[in-house]
Amino acid sequence: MARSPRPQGPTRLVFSGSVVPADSFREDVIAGLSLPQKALPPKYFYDANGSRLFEAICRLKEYYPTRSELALTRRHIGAIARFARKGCTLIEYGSGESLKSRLLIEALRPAAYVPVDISQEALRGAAAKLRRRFPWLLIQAVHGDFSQPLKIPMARTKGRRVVYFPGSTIGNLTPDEAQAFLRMTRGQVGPKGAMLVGVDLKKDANVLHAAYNDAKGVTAAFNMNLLARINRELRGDFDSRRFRHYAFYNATLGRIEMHLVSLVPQAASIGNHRFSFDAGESIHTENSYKYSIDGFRTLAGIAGFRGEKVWLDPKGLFSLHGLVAA
Ligand code: AVJ
Repeated sequence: MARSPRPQGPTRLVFSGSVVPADSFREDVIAGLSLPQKALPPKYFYDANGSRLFEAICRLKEYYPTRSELALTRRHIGAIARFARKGCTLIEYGSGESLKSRLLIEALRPAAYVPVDISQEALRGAAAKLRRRFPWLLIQAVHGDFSQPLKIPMARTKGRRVVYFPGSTIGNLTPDEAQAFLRMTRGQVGPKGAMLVGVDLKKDANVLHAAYNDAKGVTAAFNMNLLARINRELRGDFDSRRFRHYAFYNATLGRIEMHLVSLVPQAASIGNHRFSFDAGESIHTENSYKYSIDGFRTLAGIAGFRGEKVWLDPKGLFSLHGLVAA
């Protein structure tokens, strides 16, 4: 079949102005390392190197979430599209790779697609690809941080708004933060809106442990990259040979915790800020919360959504919730 010609008429790909706040990497790192339990926000994992390492994680045999979510999306694509309804405006938070969004757009045929991403390059790349693949689709790309209340310059389309938030990114938030985030999204989609959110399920702690302690050490490299980034961008002097990746499942709190553990007593500096470490002291770098189906529905309920549908992959490792405004 011949390639579709460029559509005539109105522009089908629009970039809204950036709504990303000024970068606060330095302030966030210094504040985090000044806490009694040192901590760093996981969003800083994703520089160019970190994004590459994360893609490598997604291909690891131990890391089931990516594969499971893709499998469940393929398996239930018809039902997922019926849930969202044809002609809706599909807003995707953290649109990054857009493989699953492609499946969804194909099945759903939304009136407009609004990818929101913090990475300008990822956004441009994905939007241009989708533009070629779906010439009929109105794409309104937004460079923004979806974790902040976001004014999306929305196309005036009639269809309902549906936020798509796959990848279990919501697991990085504490339950309280997740609730606030869901409430904000509920405000964004309005009283007739809906949300599709990917959530990793509680399961055998051994399976969870393996997923964050892979044999090739890719997850360790991903975690350690944060120190390399601090050294490079903030001219820090962290000695990466004296820190080690540590990840475990905290069953009480229902979350994987990732840490960077100091192997010896030591100090490291960023400018004139000096941070000392006891042997065994850690920097907490990430939480990845796991939810039961009912546990997540309860959380969504408090935030003004009703869990209407839920889909699982064949092995029952990962879930996609279809939430509607309550
Ligand atoms: C991108 C937040 C879903 O929590 O599993 C993978 C990030 N960290 N391996 C996750 C991650 C270590 C991932 N999320």
